[in-house]
Amino acid sequence: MTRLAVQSRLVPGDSLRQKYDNARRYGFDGMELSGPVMIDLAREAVRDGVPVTAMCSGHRGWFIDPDPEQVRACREDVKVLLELGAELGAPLIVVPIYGRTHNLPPHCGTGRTREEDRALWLEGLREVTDHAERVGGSLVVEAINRFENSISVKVADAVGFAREMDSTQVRAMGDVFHMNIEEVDMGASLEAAGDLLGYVHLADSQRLEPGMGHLDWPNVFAGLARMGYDGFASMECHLSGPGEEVLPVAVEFLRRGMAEAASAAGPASVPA
Ligand code: LER
Ligand code: MN
Repeated sequence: MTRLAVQSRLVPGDSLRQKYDNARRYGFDGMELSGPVMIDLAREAVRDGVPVTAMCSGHRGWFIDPDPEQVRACREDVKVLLELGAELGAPLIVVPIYGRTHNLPPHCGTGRTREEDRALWLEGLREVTDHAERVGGSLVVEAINRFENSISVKVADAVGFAREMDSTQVRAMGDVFHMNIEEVDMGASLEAAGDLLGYVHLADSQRLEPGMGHLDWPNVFAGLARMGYDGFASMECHLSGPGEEVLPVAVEFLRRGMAEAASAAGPASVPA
């Protein structure tokens, strides 16, 4: 059965330890680190022994940043995060860039062509994959919608990049907020990723917490149930109210939907 997590920035608490304890009390199985500066958050988690499901970007720069200096800073930080991730047993979520795309007017791009961006992304991904293999860290490549980047857009793109790295340390992930924009059938896209699906992000259609919009949740849950996905799916969203009130409701909504999908998918998917 899919395990549920929530991003740390959404959970009340003065420290990661307090946030983790609250997340568990609300009904989550785990907590993902989110927010800058990720290196500081990951060091705190290592120091305090806080279990972590993944680290969501939070490094300097981007793999295809318009500024070459920031590309260098990105690769440097990602390598440090892979080392910390090896200690935490948690993958680092990566995207080529956030907030720059060829699908909007030219000033919204990176200053390079799509082909140049793709080549730079693959060069960086190869460099950090080699580092992940050396230090025992791992990466998940995320697909984010066409208005946020134009390289890793559909889950199949992310799966293709993971496949190209040909490494046990690299997998792909889907974020249902982005998938709701880009995929024909969200459940089928997740299922098609097969063993390379390493993580999932959850939010409703307008990016509030699950249960607050019109996303086709039965379709998502059915895809995860059909493939017997037992990794983490983590809430990355905005909240409609105080965390201590809305997070327990959202996790209950997700568990109910997943249980219904599991019984509809047949005995193999129903937990013992
Ligand atoms: C950004 O929209 C997003 O979904 C993040 O997970 C990217 O790291
Ligand atoms: Mn995401």
